[in-house]
Amino acid sequence: MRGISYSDNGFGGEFGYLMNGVFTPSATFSQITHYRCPPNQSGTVTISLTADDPNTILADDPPATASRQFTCWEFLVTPCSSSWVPTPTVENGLLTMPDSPGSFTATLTPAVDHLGNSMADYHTWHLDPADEPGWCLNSTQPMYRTYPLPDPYAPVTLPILDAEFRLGGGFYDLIGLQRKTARYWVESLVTTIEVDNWDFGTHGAVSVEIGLGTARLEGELNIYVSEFPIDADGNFIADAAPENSGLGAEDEEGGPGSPGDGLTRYEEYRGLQLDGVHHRMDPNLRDVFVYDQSGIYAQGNFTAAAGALSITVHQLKAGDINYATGGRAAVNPNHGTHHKVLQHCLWLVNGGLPEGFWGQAWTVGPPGDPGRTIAITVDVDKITTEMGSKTPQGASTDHVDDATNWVITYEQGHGIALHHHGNFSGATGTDDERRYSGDLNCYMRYIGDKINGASALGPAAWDALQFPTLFCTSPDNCRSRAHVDDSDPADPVPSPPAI
Ligand SMILES: [Ca+2]
Ligand SMILES: [Ca+2]
Ligand SMILES: [Ca+2]
Ligand SMILES: [Zn+2]
Ligand SMILES: [Zn+2]
Repeated sequence: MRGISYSDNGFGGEFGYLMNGVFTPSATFSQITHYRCPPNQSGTVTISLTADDPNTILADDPPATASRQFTCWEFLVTPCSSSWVPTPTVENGLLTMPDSPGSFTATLTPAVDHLGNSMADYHTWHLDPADEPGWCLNSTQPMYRTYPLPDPYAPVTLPILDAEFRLGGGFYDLIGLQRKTARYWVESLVTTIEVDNWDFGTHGAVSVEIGLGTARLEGELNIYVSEFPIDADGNFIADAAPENSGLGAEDEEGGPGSPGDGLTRYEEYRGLQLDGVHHRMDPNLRDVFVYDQSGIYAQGNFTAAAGALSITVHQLKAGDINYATGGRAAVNPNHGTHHKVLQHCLWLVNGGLPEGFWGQAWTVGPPGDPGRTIAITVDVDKITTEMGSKTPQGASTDHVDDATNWVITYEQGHGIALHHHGNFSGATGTDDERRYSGDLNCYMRYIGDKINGASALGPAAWDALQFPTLFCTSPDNCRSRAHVDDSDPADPVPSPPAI
């Protein structure tokens, strides 16, 4: 007498065995040790075993069947909306309201087991939020909130988590000051929890468990968390965001000169605040940031000249800069996941300079090259005075604005690592001979010779004087050396001189 077949009487499950802990279906009776309930179906299932005495020659009885009942249960948690991209509310550089990946719902079925007992149980939710500092790359807001506690305890002030269970959201309590566990205090079949999001680069997950086990993500067989946002490619960037493609650590914008702007794809997606308003950057274009302390940026032409090199220039305001970051104006001090380098802005100031200097880029880097510029001083008063004194009697224009434009744009050219003309390896001649070489229209060519020459020739030559308009492509080819990424390990960024 031996068993010959199993049946679940049409319930839809499978018989099989475990191979290294993984269920493997089998139709061979001798291999069967386990039964797997059908996915997304719960209820009372009747399993029948049929036995026979097939080798008996005499008194061969017909096969006999015995049955037992048990409960096939399902515990499922809902997914985050696939269109959700983390976007809390920011007003004047302050995070004022969370947004939400929506509610997550856990459902246990059936309502009663095969013995007629209720299946309701205590649901315990777990939160696994990201841990990015601040709410974007450069927010300067202290990230604390005051949380109420039940009587008789006083409220507590704690760091805001990137994502939190919403307080007062139902029949649950948050457990511990970590606030990452929420326990329902009524036995339930269905519970729902709301998550508040406080970061533009949030990535996290919720899970929920009962005595029987952990809820399975709806529609998935082996996933027991519900992630937010949806991030199937695992780069921590919401798949629904336009910045999502490639790796989170990528910094490969391209364009003339060296690729990359020092901000990774994930950092560009998480974004920063410009004049107190949140912006995500373009991972496909190099981004450069200027802090225009004295309000002279608009007198230059850097946006257009750098734009021709596929570089986008953004303006930072004082409230966007965390001066505590090494005393320097970093644009991504709140870095965490997928960070490459502390990237700095160009800090533009109108101020006095020694005799002979109209502008100065405080540069560091390899000998002979501008390297990394941090602070730029332009002496607008001196330009005004000296251009005025060079203007010949009878000329109809003083060219003060043109010269100011030239100096401001030229010094910011140094800020993206553009050389003086002729300042490359193997060059011959004196410094002056080389600096006064090349394209007359290029901001990086010295133009004292043009100014002094036109001044000496008189009003007609002065009025006809042409000032630079671009960063050249030949013969010096300035733009081919553009470099805005602070990460070259041979060229670290030291503290700038006082300005
Ligand atoms: Ca993604
Ligand atoms: Ca980048
Ligand atoms: Ca970029
Ligand atoms: Zn220079
Ligand atoms: Zn040039």
